[in-house]
Amino acid sequence: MKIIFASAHDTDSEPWIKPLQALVPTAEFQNWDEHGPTIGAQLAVVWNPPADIFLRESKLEAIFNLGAGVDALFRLPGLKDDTPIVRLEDAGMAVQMAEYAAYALLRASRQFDAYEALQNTQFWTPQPDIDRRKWPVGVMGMGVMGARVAQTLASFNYPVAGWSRSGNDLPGIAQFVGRHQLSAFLGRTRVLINTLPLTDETRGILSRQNLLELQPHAHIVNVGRGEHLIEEDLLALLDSGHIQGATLDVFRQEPLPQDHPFWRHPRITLTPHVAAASLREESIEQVAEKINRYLRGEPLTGVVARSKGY
Ligand code: NDP
Ligand code: OXD
Repeated sequence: MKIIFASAHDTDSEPWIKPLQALVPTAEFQNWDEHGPTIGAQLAVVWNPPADIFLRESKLEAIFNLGAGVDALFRLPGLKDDTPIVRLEDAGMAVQMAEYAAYALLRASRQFDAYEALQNTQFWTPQPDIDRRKWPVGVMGMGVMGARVAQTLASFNYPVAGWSRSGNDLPGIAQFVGRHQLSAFLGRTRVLINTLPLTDETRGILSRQNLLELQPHAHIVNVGRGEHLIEEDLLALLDSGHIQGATLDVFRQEPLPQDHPFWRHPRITLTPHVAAASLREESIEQVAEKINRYLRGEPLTGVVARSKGY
């Protein structure tokens, strides 16, 4: 059993392949070599792999993705409709996502941004006390990431709602389901946190039309994918004041181009796609476990539903 490894996580593949090889001794891992021959791999372990991987390694029986989002794989030529794709589930990412969302929410609602500015002017100026009812949080996507985010923020006593395709019954989190409840969800939300996967249905969902439905002085946190957000719409709504601020981790083009207006916008805080990193040890452990189960013919979790795209 040959396994091709092609990951953009690190320039050095050794710290990934060595432990994977030790945990899956019955297979032979080989690092992707853009100049090398096709190895006839049966399995692939990938993260943002080279564009020609599925054309060159055309005998793949299954693909193991070293991340939660699989949207990048669907853009690559040669990906067969019936090749199972298995993604990471949590693997240490959900807690990071919750930290990130908590930071963004608290910075806005506890006015830490205002205090940063005040410190620069050496003014001792307490801001009005927090009223959590004025900061209703809405989490788009209630999967592995969204559920952890929602539960964490609810534990700080913010009113939290979740929006998803099929809903779930997390205690203390108001549930909104499907397109027909999107408007009601947005209308009760001031801090919108997007943890959706990128699919044909969710691309562009953070549009002017939808963002206008949010409560005034809204704050947007985008940790899903850059293509969820219509960037020009966000800029216009920041200018109009309907949106008070945005915390963005993902962008249409990554790295964000030097001349992009987001870099210098006073009400945008941005980070370079680090909201929830794939931690090496956790990722290796989970992927090795999934491969071993696959090799033993046991059922797997985290298999992408190709009809839904996530
Ligand atoms: P999951 O598959 O566990 O959860 C996806 C959630 O989105 C589910 O609740 C699903 O609904 C919901 N959803 C999907 N499509 C729709 C739709 N059309 N309408 C309403 N709800 C929808 O994924 P994860 O939580 O593990 O990851 C989510 C995304 O987070 C990833 O795809 C990736 O893009 C992003 N991510 C970003 C990272 C970063 O560092 N910035 C790190 C990790 C992930 P249902 O429950 O009904 O299926
Ligand atoms: C992921 C990511 O999807 O890091 O795992 O964005």
